[in-house]
Amino acid sequence: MSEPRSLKAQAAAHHLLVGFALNVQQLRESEAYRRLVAEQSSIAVAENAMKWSSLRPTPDQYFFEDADFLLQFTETNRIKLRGHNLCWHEQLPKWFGPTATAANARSLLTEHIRTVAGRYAGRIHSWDVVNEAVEPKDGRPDGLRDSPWLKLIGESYLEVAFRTARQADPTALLTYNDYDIEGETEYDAAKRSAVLLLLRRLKQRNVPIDAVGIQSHISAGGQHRYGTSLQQFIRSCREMDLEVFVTEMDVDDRELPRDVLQRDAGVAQTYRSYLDTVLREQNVRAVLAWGVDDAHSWLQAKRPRNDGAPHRPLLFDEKLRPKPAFAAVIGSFAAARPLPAPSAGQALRGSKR
Ligand code: 9MR
Repeated sequence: MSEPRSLKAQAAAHHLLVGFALNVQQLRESEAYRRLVAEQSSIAVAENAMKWSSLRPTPDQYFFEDADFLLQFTETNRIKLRGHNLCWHEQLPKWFGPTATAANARSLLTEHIRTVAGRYAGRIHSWDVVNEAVEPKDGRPDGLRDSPWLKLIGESYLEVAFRTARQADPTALLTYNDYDIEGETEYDAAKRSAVLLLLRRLKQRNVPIDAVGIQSHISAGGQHRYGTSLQQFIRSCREMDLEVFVTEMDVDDRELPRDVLQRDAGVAQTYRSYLDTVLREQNVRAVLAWGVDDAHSWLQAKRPRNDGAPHRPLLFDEKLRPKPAFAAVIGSFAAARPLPAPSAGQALRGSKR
């Protein structure tokens, strides 16, 4: 067996893009982090730097320094950049609640999208235009989340966001991004149906949408299963002519034993079997992990393990050393059926960048 190559080299052989959500502070401060990201990735996304709360300190001021720094880094290293995100119910700035009204919400949204997507037009591979707009638990017949945007603008906010994004950046692939659409549970099934309903409605109205982001915050051990339903969902996307990106992959290890060797093996095996399933589908074009190293994963603070041990959900450990999950992802890419090269249309949009 030859030595495993880089993620990006192994992915490129299958016309796939691979990379990570990047933390701008680490990118600024750590040479080792920059070197690793440059060596391994062909695509990246800002973990937080392009969200409303990061970009909008006040209603009429924008803060672009971190996002600009990131884009400069990715362009220098020939890494495509995803934009995350233009419209979400979370991480809205503190001023949003007291400021946004039914009368001004639509212009707040369109102005934000024009300014942000317009600033980076032609340089972004794909935008998460709308993030996490579906929540069956909110009890609406259309499955939409009862988000501030829905309350203030109504259901048309999704359409408005996508149309404005297309105008602002005609070359970025416009993406709908969501979670809990991966598993075999009843809840995930309900969520998948509601997402497909939404995508069909958008397509019927000729709303410009090119891709679906399957976040892929998955879990190892326990009752967690990923398989046929996920594949069926990806095929349904393909029937609507939608590409699919795995946008935020990590493996929650709370249900695995504390022992590091066993845990790393369980996490690696989950990456392998999940990606083997997903990569069987030809419209899957990119795989991004939600972070580079375990120490900086969002799971540490937001989903602590019962035994207090740090999570090990990513491909590199706290010292940026590759873990078994790294080899598992390379193995899955190597085993994947080669995908056809992107079509001319696909090559035009998202070719950049
Ligand atoms: O990883 C992100 C974390 O640093 C932020 O505090 C959090 C704020 O809500 O968002 C995390 O990223 C989320 C992403 O933007 C959307 N999908 C779920 C991710 C994990 O919560």
